[in-house]
Amino acid sequence: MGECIRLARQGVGFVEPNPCVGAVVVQEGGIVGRGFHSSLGGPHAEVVALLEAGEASFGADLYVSLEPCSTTGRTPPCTQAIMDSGIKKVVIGALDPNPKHAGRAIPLLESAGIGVVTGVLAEDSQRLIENFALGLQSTRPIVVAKWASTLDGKIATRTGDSRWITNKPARIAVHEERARCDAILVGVSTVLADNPALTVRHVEGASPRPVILDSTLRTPEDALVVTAAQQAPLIYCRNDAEAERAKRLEAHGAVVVPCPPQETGVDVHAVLTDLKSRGIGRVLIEGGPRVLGSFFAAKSVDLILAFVAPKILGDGSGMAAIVGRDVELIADTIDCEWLHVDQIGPDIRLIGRCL
Ligand code: AOF
Ligand code: ZN
Repeated sequence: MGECIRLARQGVGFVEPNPCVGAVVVQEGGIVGRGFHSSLGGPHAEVVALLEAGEASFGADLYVSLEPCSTTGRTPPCTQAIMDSGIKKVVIGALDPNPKHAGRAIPLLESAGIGVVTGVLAEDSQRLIENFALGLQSTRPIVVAKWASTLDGKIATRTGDSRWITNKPARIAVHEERARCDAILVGVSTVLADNPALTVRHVEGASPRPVILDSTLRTPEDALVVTAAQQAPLIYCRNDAEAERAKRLEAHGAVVVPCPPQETGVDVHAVLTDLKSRGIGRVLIEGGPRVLGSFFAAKSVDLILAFVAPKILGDGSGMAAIVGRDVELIADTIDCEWLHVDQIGPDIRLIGRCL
């Protein structure tokens, strides 16, 4: 079970709002298959471990840090995969706090003649899924704040040139993250400046639903984010925005959502609550700097996904990744911690969270 928990931790930053889960298949005292849930929407830990074990699963024991799921979600139920594999005993760390699955796996597996043991390394297994359990009650999605900057923290030159700061492998990793997310959010300034499509192109996977923060509805009807969208784009505006503009955007397939106005645009909390009510579990904030700043200011960032290129702009007028705060003292910084750091091609990927 300790090995399951160690494996599970590798999913931190990639699976939320799902839990981190690890599994091993043990045959005659030796591990013949290992797996962990490595990406939201991807296969569950047990399925990966069973696949690696192959025929060695027959008559083996499966250890898993979380009770196996028993109904179809983004993937088919693990209980079925376990029954099909010939596993004879399942050893579980924590029960699943998700009401869809809670406690259901045990009678299901037992009725198929599989032995079940629960509560092994229970405390460590519970701690592993603490955030998942809290998130089940949350009224907003997991928010991932993403940017790609030079070593001196700039995301574009003063003229707005930003292509490309990071290299292809890092840009592929961004598309992997897009595919994990249910929605992708930008400010209207990004739409006007870059006309991004915000789709998944460099990897297999469904494109997230585009979301634009656009207080006064300046999004052009022919913006790629509207015309290339696979799901109706959501445009959040102030509730005093021009009705005529809203009608025009809606005629092009967008959904316009009026929100209470705020000094800096629309209320971030209202937007997130609305996204959650529309079934968005994970949203990627792709900028620009003011939009990122407003999510940090609203203390609404769960995960940071920053790419840093080995390049120095060295021009104070270049565009900073995050703006909008007025800070005189280092004591007033937003403090973060890294959860996962790796190099992707020549660039560094930093996954972290605010403290
Ligand atoms: C498992 N093994 O590795 C994980 C489980 O949307 P889905 O299909 O990915 O299902 C997510 C739910 O399944 C999640 O809310 C939690 O209850 C459970 N997670 N279960 O058997 C796993 N990650
Ligand atoms: Zn499962």
